[in-house]
Amino acid sequence: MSRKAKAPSTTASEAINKIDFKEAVIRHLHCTLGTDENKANNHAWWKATCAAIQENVLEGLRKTQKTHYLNDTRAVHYFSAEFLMGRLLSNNMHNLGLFDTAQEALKELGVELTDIMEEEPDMALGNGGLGRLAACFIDSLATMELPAIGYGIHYEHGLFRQEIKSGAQIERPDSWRDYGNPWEICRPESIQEVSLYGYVETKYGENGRIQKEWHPGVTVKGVPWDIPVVGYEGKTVNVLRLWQSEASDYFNWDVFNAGGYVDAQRENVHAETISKVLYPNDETEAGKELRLVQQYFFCSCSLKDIIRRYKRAHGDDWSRFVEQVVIQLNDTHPAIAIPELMRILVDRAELDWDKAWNICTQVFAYTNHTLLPEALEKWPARMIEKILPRHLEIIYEINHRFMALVDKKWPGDNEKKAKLSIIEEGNEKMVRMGNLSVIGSFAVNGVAEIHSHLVKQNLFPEFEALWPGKITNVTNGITPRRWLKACNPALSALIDKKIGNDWPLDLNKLEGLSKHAENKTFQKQFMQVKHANKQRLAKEIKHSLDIDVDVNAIFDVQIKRLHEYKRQHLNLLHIMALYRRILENPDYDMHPRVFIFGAKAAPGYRLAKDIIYAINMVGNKINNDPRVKNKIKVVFMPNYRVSLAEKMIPASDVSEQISTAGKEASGTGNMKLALNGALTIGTLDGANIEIAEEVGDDNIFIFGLTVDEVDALKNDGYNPLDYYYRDAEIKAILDWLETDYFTPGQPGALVSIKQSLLDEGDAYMVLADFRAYSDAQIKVDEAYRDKTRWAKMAIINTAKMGKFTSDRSIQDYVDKIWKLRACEVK
Ligand code: 9GP
Repeated sequence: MSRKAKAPSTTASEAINKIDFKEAVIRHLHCTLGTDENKANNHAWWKATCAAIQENVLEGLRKTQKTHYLNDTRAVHYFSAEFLMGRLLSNNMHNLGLFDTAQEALKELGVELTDIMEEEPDMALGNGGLGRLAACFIDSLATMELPAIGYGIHYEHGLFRQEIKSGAQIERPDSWRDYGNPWEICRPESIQEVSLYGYVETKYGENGRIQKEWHPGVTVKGVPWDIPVVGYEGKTVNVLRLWQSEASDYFNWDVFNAGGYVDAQRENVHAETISKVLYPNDETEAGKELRLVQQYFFCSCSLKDIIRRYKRAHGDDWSRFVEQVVIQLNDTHPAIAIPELMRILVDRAELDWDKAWNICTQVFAYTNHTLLPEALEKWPARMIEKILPRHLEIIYEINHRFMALVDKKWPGDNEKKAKLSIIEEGNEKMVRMGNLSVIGSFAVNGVAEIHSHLVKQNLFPEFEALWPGKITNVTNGITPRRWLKACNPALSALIDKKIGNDWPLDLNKLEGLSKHAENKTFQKQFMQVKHANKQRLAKEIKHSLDIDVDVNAIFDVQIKRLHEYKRQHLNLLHIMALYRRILENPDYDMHPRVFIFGAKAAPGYRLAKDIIYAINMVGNKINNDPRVKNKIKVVFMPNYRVSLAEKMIPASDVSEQISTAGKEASGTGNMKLALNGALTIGTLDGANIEIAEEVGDDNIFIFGLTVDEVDALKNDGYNPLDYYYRDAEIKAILDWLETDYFTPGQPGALVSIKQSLLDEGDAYMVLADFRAYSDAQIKVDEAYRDKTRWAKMAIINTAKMGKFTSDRSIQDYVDKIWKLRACEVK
């Protein structure tokens, strides 16, 4: 599975020593930035350091590209609308084995590396788990020396920056490249043209063959920006290629000269809007249309780029295309690539339909990341017709032929046809991108065992019956290079000392820690590292929120997007219950706890924003109530993002993974936290189930309804009022939300949460799970008071995370789906 290797310090760092590095940084200060050591501020030092590192990165990139070209390698092309890369300096230095060299060199120049690292804006080109997974995967692909390219969108603005004003979320634009991004390289030589709108003309060729010609209404340019992706040890450097939209003719001089100053700019503005923002609000028609245009834009550019590269080696001979190219569709966002490839093959390359379809269905594979109906994309057929008229024709043709196949299997079964069809009939004809993805791919996978099972059983049962074996599972993973080695240097150093330093490439090696789990000295060292990390986070909390937290308290962390199914409000209700218990009994016995949240809510998701507001208002009341005697603190860290996660995860004691069973496809934060020695309190959902299998029931706090129990309760007619009237504590807490106790002068400001749970039916069964959750929290409290027991459990969690390296996920993709071979770069 994982490649065995030496410590990275023997690779790139051999070639570059401290003196070289200092010289390179100074050279970049002078020659790249036009400043000098005396004038340079932290930002300039950061840029010069990046430039010095980038020299090594580009050397690796050049060698990798040459090697792949000479070996004519098969490659995976990872199509994803999101890549949540975070910061790159620390990661690249670690992967090149240059971290220590750089740190010492900069120290000698009077510069603190950790300070200048703070200058780097996060590349937040994603919303959450799906985008971060893509980033972990491309790290693993490079590390495992697999030929791969990530393809996505070069958004000008990534995910919004979250500010909290008087307790409420305010969205501000994110400008990750305002002052230039030192890692990216523009490649104007590989610009692609993308067509949109217009109409289709039907023609008859000489041999009577019908030909379709699309006369587009608009053409825009796709400009590629390459971000090098450095594998651990720095041998293979792959590329993440992100497309930026520009107007085809940069400026219409004729119009301008004729006095139409504004008109001359209009086309530019329209074209540039395509890559302006990550997932614009899709509640309006224009927003939806823009999102579809974005998806098509990056898929079309990427396919043309792949074909250009293929033709360089194979000319017009398409027979080897499927040997060379595999495309992974990260969710349905890139599904429009399927009809686009068909269009290119049938209309442009003039292949006959069957041949083209044969190619298509050997090239694409699709990953499903959610069962939530609202996240399963459907586009109105008339919208596709307007933007991509030829593609709609192709989709109809794919569907027509597929329906014939369904009819063969289940003659006359119209119900089956209705379920399997790409087209959903109704008031408005819709195109189901999920069905299109399954039909156009040779493999489909879910992202955790339970999720893949539910994909087969509930989401696509008819496809499972039609093509048994096509739907498979690849459990998600995380890169241990970023999520342990780089973000938790003290724990990494301790692990290195105990079991050697090859675990970043072979995470199963962590198993070696198990035998030390009961060793008192090791327990002490392990918990000392945790303590120091908690001190660092406490400082950060003080700095950003002016809240004092006790580092001896339990740091209980819930970090993820805000969504009802993730149930941050279950956590909040429990906090309120604890508060109430303390008010009723000042001697209420509990170990002090700091509840720490990090979460962004979608701008248009009202209840999610109300939950953020409630956490802040309840927190504010509790934090300032002397009767609590600091037994509880509530901290909402604003602007949760990758770089903040890197600080919070190493400092966590408890990991909250409390989604309604069956709703969280996998989760990956659960893996990161457990890897860093946090204990999970969680439901049997997503990858929690596999984490529990690995760490054992004694080392995790599982509670709540299972998937089957959730279904059964729903079928029996779940009534949240039963819980409200039967459980006095639940009733008291919910009624509390209606008063102005937490929102002085604003009674009812928090009532929407109560309404969602009582009047609107509690879709995510918060009340049904409340008591079990509260009981599990009592067990957490007891366990933490036993220092030895807790330390042992924490060590075992770290030790048992081998399965969750993204290298294992990638190896599963390689074996089950991609059939790729590593290509060593010398
Ligand atoms: O919600 C899932 C999350 O559970 C999973 O870990 C992640 C990566 O597979 O994908 C998320 N899904 C989405 O973001 C949207 O489908």
